[in-house]
Amino acid sequence: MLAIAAQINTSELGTNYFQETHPEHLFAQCSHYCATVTDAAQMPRLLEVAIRHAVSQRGVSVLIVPGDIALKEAPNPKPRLSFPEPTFSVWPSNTDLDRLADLLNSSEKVTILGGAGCADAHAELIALAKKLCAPIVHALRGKEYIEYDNPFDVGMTGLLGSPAGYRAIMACDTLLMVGTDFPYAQFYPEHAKIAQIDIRGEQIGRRCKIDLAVVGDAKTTLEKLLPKIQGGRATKHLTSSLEQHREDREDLDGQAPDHGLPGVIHPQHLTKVINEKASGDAIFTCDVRTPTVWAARYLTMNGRRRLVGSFCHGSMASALPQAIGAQLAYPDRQVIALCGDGGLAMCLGDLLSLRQLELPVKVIVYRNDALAFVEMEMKAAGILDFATDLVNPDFAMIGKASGLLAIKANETFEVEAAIEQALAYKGPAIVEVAVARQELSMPPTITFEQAKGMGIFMLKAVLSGRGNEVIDLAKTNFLH
Ligand SMILES: Cc1cc2nc3c(=O)[nH]c(=O)nc-3n(C[C@H](O)[C@H](O)[C@H](O)COP(=O)(O)OP(=O)(O)OC[C@H]3O[C@@H](n4cnc5c(N)ncnc54)[C@H](O)[C@@H]3O)c2cc1C
Ligand SMILES: Cc1ncc(C[n+]2csc(CCOP(=O)(O)OP(=O)(O)O)c2C)c(N)n1
Repeated sequence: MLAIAAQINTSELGTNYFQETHPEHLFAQCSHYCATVTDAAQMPRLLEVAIRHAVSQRGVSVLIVPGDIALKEAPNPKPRLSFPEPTFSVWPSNTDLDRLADLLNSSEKVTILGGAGCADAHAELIALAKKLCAPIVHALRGKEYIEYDNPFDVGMTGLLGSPAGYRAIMACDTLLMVGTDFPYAQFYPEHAKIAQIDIRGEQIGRRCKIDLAVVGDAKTTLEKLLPKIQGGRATKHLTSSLEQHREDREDLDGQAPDHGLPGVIHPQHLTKVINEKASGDAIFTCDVRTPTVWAARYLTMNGRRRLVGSFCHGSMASALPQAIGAQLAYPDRQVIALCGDGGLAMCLGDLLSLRQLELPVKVIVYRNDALAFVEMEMKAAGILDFATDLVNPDFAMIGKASGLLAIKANETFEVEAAIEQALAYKGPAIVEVAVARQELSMPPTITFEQAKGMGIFMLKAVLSGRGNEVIDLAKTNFLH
């Protein structure tokens, strides 16, 4: 992305003039390159430097242009460079490849943890897993590239993960990380050997102790590694992980019933329906928090679908702006934004942009009338939840007034038709779904502290006259 930011005229800079800001400071932390054009003679060179940064680092460049400079003629307006997508291969030395092969060949139980860096290495990853009889766990940003057509897939680890992904990593004797920066230290094994392949050396060892660092791109490195790997090892580690994964999937599907108590729509069911009805090349965006949980667990990727969210930073309210960007970039694809009610409330004005720009984005609002995940975290910590209630507007009415097709679903049986109608509609649409507030999203393992915290919350709730919340919690999670 290239962003061009305006600046006041150079003659006024530094005087605290009307509308003076310091864009270099504002954008420094959220861009890969940020520079001010201070002389027309810098153009188009500076523009090209900015574009080169954005293309090479697949990130954001910001060029700041003061008004008076913007109005000047560039002495040499002709472009000097072209910007084809760079193609390159980075592979490790033979010594590092041999070390990695030795480590893997001497291990009985290998697990692979792959991430977004495996985007173009799907075939190589699977070929390696086959030779190693290794389960493949993926980090969330790798979901769209790794999960599909993958007989070795055992899901994710982390709080959003499942027992299979968690255990495959904890039980292995060697963990091979490929193109991932999975951040949560407590989900790495303590005693296994860990090797990490990453195209950027500085990424290696940021999250856990690494026994072998290998710098290279995933595709080329795995291609060169494969002939060095011996096959024929025991399959038990793989088969038990796959079996657990099958059970996990059954459990998750059981938590998404298509029937339910009156007024309790399970967000899992909603997401499952979206998954079934969405097109084969849909682009999904999801808000932090619970929409991210349900997207990770109930959306199926197929190599063509995309899943985008604020996964690295975890900022609320990204789904709608990201959907707008995605729809502008891919006008012919279906774009579906899974929004939290707290998240959507933060960017309601963007609903107007959908009509203004004629973007047929489908906005699904998970209306649980709460900052629900934060509320759940409070409960797990034994805190009586506080200040997490949301007094929501009628999102569908706001959507309607903004020129969107607006639909509401308040009961489970209404969900399917609502999603079908929205997806079939040619223009922008909003579907407001009243989902269960007290839905627990269970992590793959529950610590003693979390269980104790939940117990303390329940006790505090009953003692302070909020016992009905405990009953709601039980009804939502255990009685379906
Ligand atoms: C509410 C919330 C909860 C979350 N919970 C979880 C969770 O439970 N589990 C989970 O997994 N995630 C979770 N996440 C996401 C998490 O924060 C990380 O963003 C995610 O795990 C990182 O995924 P990644 O390693 O695939 O991608 P990145 O962090 O982008 O790492 C990719 C790595 O690949 C490298 N790379 C790039 N190209 C190549 C190449 N060609 N070859 C080799 N290397 C390459 C990069 O240098 C980088 O180090 C959560 C996020 C949110 C918002
Ligand atoms: C900009 C920003 N502010 C605050 C937070 C902390 N935070 C994370 S999730 C969350 C609540 C999200 O509420 P909502 O969008 O309704 O989703 P829900 O958890 O209810 O599904 C908050 C306050 C954040 N991540 N980003």
